[in-house]
Amino acid sequence: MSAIEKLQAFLPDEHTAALVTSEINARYFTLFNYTDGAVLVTKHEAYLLCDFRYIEAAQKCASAEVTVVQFKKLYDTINDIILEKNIKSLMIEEETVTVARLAELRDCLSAELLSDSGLSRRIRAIRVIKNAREVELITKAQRITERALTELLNYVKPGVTEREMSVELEHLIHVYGGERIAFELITVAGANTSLPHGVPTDYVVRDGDFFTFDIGSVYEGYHSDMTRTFAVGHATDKMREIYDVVYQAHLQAAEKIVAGNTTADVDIAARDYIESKGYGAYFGHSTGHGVGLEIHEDPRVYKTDTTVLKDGMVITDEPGIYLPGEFGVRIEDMFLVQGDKAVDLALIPKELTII
Ligand SMILES: [Mn+2]
Repeated sequence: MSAIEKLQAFLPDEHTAALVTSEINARYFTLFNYTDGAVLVTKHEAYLLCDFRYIEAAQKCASAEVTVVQFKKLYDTINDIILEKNIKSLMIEEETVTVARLAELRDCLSAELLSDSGLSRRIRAIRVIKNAREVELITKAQRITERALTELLNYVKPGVTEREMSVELEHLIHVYGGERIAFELITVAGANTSLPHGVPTDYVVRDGDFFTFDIGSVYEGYHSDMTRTFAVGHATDKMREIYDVVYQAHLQAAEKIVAGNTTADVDIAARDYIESKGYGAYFGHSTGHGVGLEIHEDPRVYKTDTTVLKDGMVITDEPGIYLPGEFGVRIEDMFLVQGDKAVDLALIPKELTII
């Protein structure tokens, strides 16, 4: 079933339609990236509504499943379809339609608005399972990041700054075909590695530092996410010990990425291992998250989350240990759920590497 067919299956009858106005969801269903329009999905049809600026590109690029309709006034065009198709009720996205937009929709549309239909939630649940094309795009984004990082590592040495490495990496991601960076790149070294979401500074890298890269690219709208922690010049015994605990936790969690397990099983595997080594207090975030058209999307990978893993989900596995004022280590890969052996979407080795 296509994504649109899954959404159509959610519609209770032929008199109810779904109005998708968030840009990301509109792109998801139409495969077309545009703004200021909407997607209207009825039980048997789907319409991509866009204005003059997008019409040519939409007709060329949008999914063959959608009928492209140009509007002068969006709400007039929606009303025309509502009337023609005898639509009585309209589901709207409860998580993204603002209060102001809701008032506007109420004023302008001639169907009853269903503001608590669970449409946003249902779309999140549909998006959580990636098809082959989506997996390919996520993987492509990952390869771009890997190529950029591999080249960057030639330049990482004592004397460079965190910020220089961030700027250079962003440049390389563009050079290798990324449309943009997936989030503000985290390139932190030395004591700054204890900040899970540290911002690159002018700190000058020294021999014996850890250098953490939490990085990702976007390719055709799809994100990638990876973290590697390298040692610059050499690593102390304590650095090696902490690295190994995180590495083993990452591997233990990866073993639990099996269809039928819950995301809690994955988180608990990493968390229990880190706790058993006495560092539980220094692992304060969840083990992972879904990745797709957004860098953080469903499911959450945390001990209280009961999502059952299914084939086609893409989640990260990213435990870490952060010792304030000293250093931190995080190792992260994206995994595709596939039966009882998840596919690691990253190719860059995870063993401790001295650069
Ligand atoms: Mn992540």
